[in-house]
Amino acid sequence: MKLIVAIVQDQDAPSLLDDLTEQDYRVTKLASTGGFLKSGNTTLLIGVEEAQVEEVIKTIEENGKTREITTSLMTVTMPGDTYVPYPLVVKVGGATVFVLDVEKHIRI
Ligand code: 2BA
Repeated sequence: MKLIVAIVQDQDAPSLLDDLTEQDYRVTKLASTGGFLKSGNTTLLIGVEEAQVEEVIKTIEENGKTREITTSLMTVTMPGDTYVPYPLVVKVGGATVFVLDVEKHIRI
């Protein structure tokens, strides 16, 4: 068995969840925060058989869009200075996916 950990953009999560559950996959949705942008994203945990991994990745690809996000980072040069926001354009990928081996899976 494999555990797919998929970090997706919040906007893509509802349609991806619909597609995965329609295909009978069991999914856990976690609210997460990206370390760089410090803004919300969605992490999905999907436990599947090895033969299903590619189908799940295809479904994630179909629902994930790369977007350019304009954000503002705060900067300060000296202690006591006021924070100055400056615009930053960042390309956020459709999804970041990790596929992990599962040693044991138990449903009680
Ligand atoms: P964030 O950490 O908020 O990153 C958002 C986007 O900012 C990233 O998009 C990337 O384009 C850019 N970025 C991230 N770190 C950067 C840095 N040190 N310097 C310059 N630009 C940087 P993605 O790569 O598509 O990542 C989207 C989200 O997926 C990330 O949100 C993070 O929550 C997660 N993620 C990506 N790679 C990861 C990894 N290796 N481990 C854990 N989580 C990861």
